[in-house]
Amino acid sequence: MLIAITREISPRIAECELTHLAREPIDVARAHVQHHQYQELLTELGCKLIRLPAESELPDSVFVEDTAIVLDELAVITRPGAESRRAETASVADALKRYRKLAYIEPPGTLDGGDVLLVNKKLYVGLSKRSNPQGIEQLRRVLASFDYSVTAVELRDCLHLKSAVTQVADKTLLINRDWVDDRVFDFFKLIDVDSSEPFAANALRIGDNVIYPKAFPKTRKRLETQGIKIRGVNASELAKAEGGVTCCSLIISEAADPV
Ligand code: CIR
Repeated sequence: MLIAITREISPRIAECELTHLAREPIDVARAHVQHHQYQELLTELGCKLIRLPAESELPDSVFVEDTAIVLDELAVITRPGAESRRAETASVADALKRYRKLAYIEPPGTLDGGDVLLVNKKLYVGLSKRSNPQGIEQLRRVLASFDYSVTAVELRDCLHLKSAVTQVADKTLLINRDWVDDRVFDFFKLIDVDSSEPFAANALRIGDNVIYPKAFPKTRKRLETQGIKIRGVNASELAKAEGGVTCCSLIISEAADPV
């Protein structure tokens, strides 16, 4: 059984952090409808939803992915690279402590969950404006007694590693090679985003399905041609806040022995 932790959208979403996009008006009512549909789809795909109440004062707090890395053995509570987002972690830690032992990234380390791509027992971590070498080193140390590899990955021109590459099938990644070096991902079959859809690499795999924005029809076609089962969502409003489909949930497997 999978658990999906989500959080309601802050009424201050218009004040979100922006790095690569110009600020555009967000239709908040529409954002709520789209976020609701996203959560319904998670439920339909078999996830048990834990919906955290809005953190009204924290504009980016809907993007719960950035606040924790959840593995079967433990959860690592991050220290987000954007100062305005640091306070988001407390309530997520509170929700996660029922399910996992917790470890924490400490100053001067910074780490955003959006930079961490977990494939089997390999963690690829983007060296971004948000995640620094100290944060990645701390993650490596915390996981030293478990059987994970941690590989730092250089990025360019994008916010997080998962803006540039995500997993869409067992051995297949969806990638924008303009933003990340493909050589790190030698072991995988790679599907390229369509060059007219640079933001199209962020997909959320739940079992055999992939939750995917309707904004990227050309890349979607490529995925479907490869036999990947797509469930489309309209995610236009939170995309204006630089959020994609992975960012709005923390997907964790329900441990046999909750703590
Ligand atoms: C930020 O800049 O932090 C937010 N406006 C967007 C965060 C998106 N999160 C993600 O990609 N994991």
